[in-house]
Amino acid sequence: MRSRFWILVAGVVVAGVLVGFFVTRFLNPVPPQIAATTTSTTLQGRPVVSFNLTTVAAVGTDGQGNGEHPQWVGYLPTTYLKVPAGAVVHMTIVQQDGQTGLRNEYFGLVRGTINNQMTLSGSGHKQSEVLSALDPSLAAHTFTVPDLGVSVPLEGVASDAAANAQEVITFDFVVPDKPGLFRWQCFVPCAAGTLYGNGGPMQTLGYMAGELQVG
Ligand SMILES: [Cu+2]
Repeated sequence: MRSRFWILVAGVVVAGVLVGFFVTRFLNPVPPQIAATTTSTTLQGRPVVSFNLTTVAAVGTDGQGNGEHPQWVGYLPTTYLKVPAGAVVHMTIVQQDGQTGLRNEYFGLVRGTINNQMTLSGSGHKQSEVLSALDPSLAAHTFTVPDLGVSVPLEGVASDAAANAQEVITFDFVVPDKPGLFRWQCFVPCAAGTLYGNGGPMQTLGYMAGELQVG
């Protein structure tokens, strides 16, 4: 009798563990995350790590969501980013999308990066420029982490630019010394065909919103 009781207990425990796995892993799948690339440089005594992201008008079938929304605007390869605590993030964003323009012109300012600056080069520039603001009407997207006070407007490709034209934006920002999870997003209402441009990819993690995991 006793052994049957313990077999029952063990069965209940195993079932509980399986249900737990189902709820946490199957119902809440962990999205593929990319880790920052480590570099051999330091800045302000902190290790420098880097990311290379590309913004595209349509993510295609190889992008986010396994081809669920190939026509949606988004950041590639993903918006789930992981950074070591206390690092300086050297970000390079290759911007291939057109100019939509900001509704809130405040986000035309470069904020929270080192020296509140970005470096802009690419098809629309003969030489690279260091800027603290962008004409709000030229923005295609922003890279904004509200809780870190970081926001950078990303210049869009001009409508009369040559095919395959792109702009390249680089900037550096410091992440906190303590581990944490920070939401980031674009503040240009860039989701064409949705209500006020703020639907679909603008409100879906993996496209125009993401998570910055520190630590
Ligand atoms: Cu956007």
